[in-house]
Amino acid sequence: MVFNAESPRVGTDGRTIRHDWTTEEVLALYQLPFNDLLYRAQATHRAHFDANEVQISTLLSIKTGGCPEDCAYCPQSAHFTTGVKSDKLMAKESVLAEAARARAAGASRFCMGAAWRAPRDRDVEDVAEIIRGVKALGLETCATLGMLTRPQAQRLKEAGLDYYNHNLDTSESYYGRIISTRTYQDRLETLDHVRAAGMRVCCGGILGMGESRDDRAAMLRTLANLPEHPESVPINMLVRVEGTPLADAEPVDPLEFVRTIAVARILMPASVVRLSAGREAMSDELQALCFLAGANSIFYGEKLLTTPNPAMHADRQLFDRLGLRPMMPSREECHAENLRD
Ligand code: SAM
Ligand code: DTB
Ligand code: SF4
Repeated sequence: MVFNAESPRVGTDGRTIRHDWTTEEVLALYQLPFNDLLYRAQATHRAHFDANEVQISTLLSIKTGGCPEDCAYCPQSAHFTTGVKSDKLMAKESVLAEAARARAAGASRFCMGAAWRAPRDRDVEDVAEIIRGVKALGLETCATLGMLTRPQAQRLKEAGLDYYNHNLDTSESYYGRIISTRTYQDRLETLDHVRAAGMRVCCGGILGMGESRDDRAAMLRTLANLPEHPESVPINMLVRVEGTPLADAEPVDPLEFVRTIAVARILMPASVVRLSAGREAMSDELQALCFLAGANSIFYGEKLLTTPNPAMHADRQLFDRLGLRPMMPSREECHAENLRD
């Protein structure tokens, strides 16, 4: 199908939530003149969000390194020598101290990452205890722990976990080039369990792993055609880490990155799109373009999981320069409800 801005299937009001995007439609969006694409993304954004509000999350690696998976981008895989040292799960008190710091710095959500392929049931119990503590601090909670069974997802939900992050990372056809220790289907199954347990889904991907535009479009199409759109869609720019197979990957064209944000915004109009890893290597101007394209969330704090993120004062300055304000959790709640229309 040739994309036509008048096509009723496309929903020019920017409000329609669709789950039947075709590959041709997604690619046609990518191929729009840049100004037309950004105009459309911004109009869609404004139909669902306050365009000057950005959701703020802070990340903490609660269990670092030594992961049995071979994700070619990841400094925490035990298959590569990256200098990341392997640690066991952090003590609850230490995690709560970090969560309190994040809250004091202005984060509304605390995201805990663990370098597991799949947690054991007793790991889930330990994390559940931590989640109860973080919730009690008044923060929204997010965790990313690898593959889950359905009962494990239910246990986390009962403990008060609001979001589960589990990225598809790239297209199904490119996945095998990046990871050999699990399948795309494994990923989709965990997402299914998370949904069935009633948690919100945070799911996105990485650009700059040598994938083609077709792969980027296919990944976004898969996300947008899930039975429910992920409430949160992180778009990461690969952080190239020495020792990983992707350490020398060709950087992606920054304008292609902005296009990807814009297409994500148009396909998933009511989802929060996160400008995730990779901001450390981006200019303020590039980040501003990402916000214009519809990104409305960032990770805030000096560290992602194991790699650096911009200094907090630099982000505060950027927000001031752009007139951006932190999004209140109550407003996210309302957007998440819109997704169920
Ligand atoms: N082990 C769990 C998993 O794989 O789902 C959770 C932690 S894992 C580090 C979470 C996500 O971080 C990955 O899915 C990937 O999207 C992102 N990530 C990891 N290394 C990255 C890198 N070097 N650059 C950008 N994103 C990265
Ligand atoms: C996501 O999409 N990106 C975050 C979070 N979800 C867990 C992780 C980025 C990790 C970047 C590499 C590192 O710091 O280890
Ligand atoms: Fe392990 Fe997650 Fe890193 Fe893959 S991305 S190696 S599963 S920590």
